Amino acid sequence: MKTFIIILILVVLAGLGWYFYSQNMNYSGGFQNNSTPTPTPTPSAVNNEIVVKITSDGFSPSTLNIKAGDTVKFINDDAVKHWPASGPHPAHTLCPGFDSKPGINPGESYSFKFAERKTCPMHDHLKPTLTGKIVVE
Ligand SMILES: [Cu+2]
Repeated sequence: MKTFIIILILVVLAGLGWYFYSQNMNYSGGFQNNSTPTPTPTPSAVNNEIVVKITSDGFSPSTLNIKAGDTVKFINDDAVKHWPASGPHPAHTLCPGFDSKPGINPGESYSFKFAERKTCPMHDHLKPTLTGKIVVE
């Protein structure tokens, strides 16, 4: 009889443990669903600054993978003005705010913080054949 009671207690404890575990899983799942499409800031994550240089050949690097919350600093390393902006040209609406209007003079820079997880095609608004892509993960 004593053994039976011990087994019964163990079964109840295991059941409770499973119950709380599954509740916890549901909670985090719901939280993730609620937070889309806004990015989930990770408190421990360090927000980096990534430098992209613009020359007469275009963006360098032209494709970059960054994390949500990172800032990209565009440095005009050319002798003429450049104007990095989000696609599509000329509306620049795909990644709102990413538009260095009215452009960057030689030797100057423009920084933009990419908060949203998405792929942002970019181009030079003054010379749209210069293109690139920023993948925000
Ligand atoms: Cu444009």
